[in-house]
Amino acid sequence: MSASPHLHPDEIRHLFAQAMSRMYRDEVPLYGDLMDLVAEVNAATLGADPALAARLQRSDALDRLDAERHGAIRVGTARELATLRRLFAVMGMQPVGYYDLAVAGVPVHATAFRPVEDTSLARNPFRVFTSLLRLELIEDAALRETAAAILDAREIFTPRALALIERFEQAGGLTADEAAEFVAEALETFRWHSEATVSHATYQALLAAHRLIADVVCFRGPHINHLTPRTLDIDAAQAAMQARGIDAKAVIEGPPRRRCPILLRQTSFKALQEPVRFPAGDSADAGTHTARFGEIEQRGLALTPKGRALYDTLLARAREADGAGSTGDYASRLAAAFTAFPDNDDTLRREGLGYYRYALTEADRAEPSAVTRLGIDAAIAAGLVSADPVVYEDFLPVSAAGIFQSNLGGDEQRAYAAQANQAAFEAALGAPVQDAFALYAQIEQASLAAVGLAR
Ligand code: OOG
Ligand code: NI
Repeated sequence: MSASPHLHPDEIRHLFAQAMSRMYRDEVPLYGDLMDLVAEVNAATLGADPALAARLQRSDALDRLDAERHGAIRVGTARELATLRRLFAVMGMQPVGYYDLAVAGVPVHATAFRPVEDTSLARNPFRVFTSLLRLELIEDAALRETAAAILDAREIFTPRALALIERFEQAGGLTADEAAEFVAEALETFRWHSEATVSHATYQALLAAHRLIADVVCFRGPHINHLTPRTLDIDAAQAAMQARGIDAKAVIEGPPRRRCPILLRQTSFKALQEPVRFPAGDSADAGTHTARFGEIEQRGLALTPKGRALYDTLLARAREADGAGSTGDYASRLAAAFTAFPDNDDTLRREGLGYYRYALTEADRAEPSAVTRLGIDAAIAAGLVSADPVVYEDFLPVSAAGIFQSNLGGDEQRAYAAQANQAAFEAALGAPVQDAFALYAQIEQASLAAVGLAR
């Protein structure tokens, strides 16, 4: 059998994630500070908690930690979204999940492009939260048509990037040389462009409709708006941000601090005001735009549908007490609500609230058939099998809305009556999104089978 002439998509993704990180560090120097800070916090956390280090090692999560990032972009048309799907496929990234943000006053719906296989996640779990503007939510018909015409006329991909996507699809892969070129060309789509493509007046009109609409429509491409490293202790990282005078968001989104972290906790520093230029001869030829920010996150246990339902109920309880949302003494309300969520791995696992990854321990060598005979709970109790949390690889709609809101540079609160419309999103994408729960269940099932058990 001859070796494949192609570079594995996991390697292309790894190269791309590194190139993106370098570019963003140049564009937004504060991101570099954030990376240093997170690296320090992670080293301290691992040093103080050898059990955590061992667990991350067992689930292949330690090596990926330093390289781990997610980014976010926003696009305007079905064609842009569908082409992004093909571009991300070159890097082994597939659309997972549907997020409706209109209910939270942000006129977009979204998916996350990410690797789905266990080995690919271990290599580099780079993911991109990708939103599609819902133009139909612009009320003013004339403005809606203006926005649609501007979007239809732009091309966010370089001709060479498009050619290399086609090459990948036809040849079933890219060679190392083609991959290097692809990474450089793809990067062009996500670069910041400080020249607006529209007049100052059009920019202002779109800004007034919703700040996000101006961000999506008025520039040459969907600039990456943040890149997020993963911290092992977000409270320590948040405190370190504040100690360095970084303008961090007040509230950490997601669940409260717990002994067993679940899902995802996130905080960000506020978006920068950046200079932009409008076409020459315009009444105003310079201004500022707020879009790009920094974010950090801590990832924990992936919850089952049962666990997720409990999470959603408790979060709503904390937010809706007195109709206060995340204002007032939110941290206390959140902590109080979540006392109802079990906080030890054994209970979480036995009650089917989260997904776990099973593996044989050293002790199993003594008596290999014992696991099947004992059953999973007894085998764990006897120290023959380890059960480690499966890490949540996705996003949370309420948190995402909070991140959007705090970074739009205004304090507008709008509500759209629009319904979630996954079918319309998938039609624009040109493919169905995958179900995240099914992916986690597969990981758990495969690990059970590997220790000689099936549920
Ligand atoms: C995306 C915000 C969502 C997250 O981590 O939940 C997000 C955006 O502002 O475009 O990145
Ligand atoms: Ni984010």
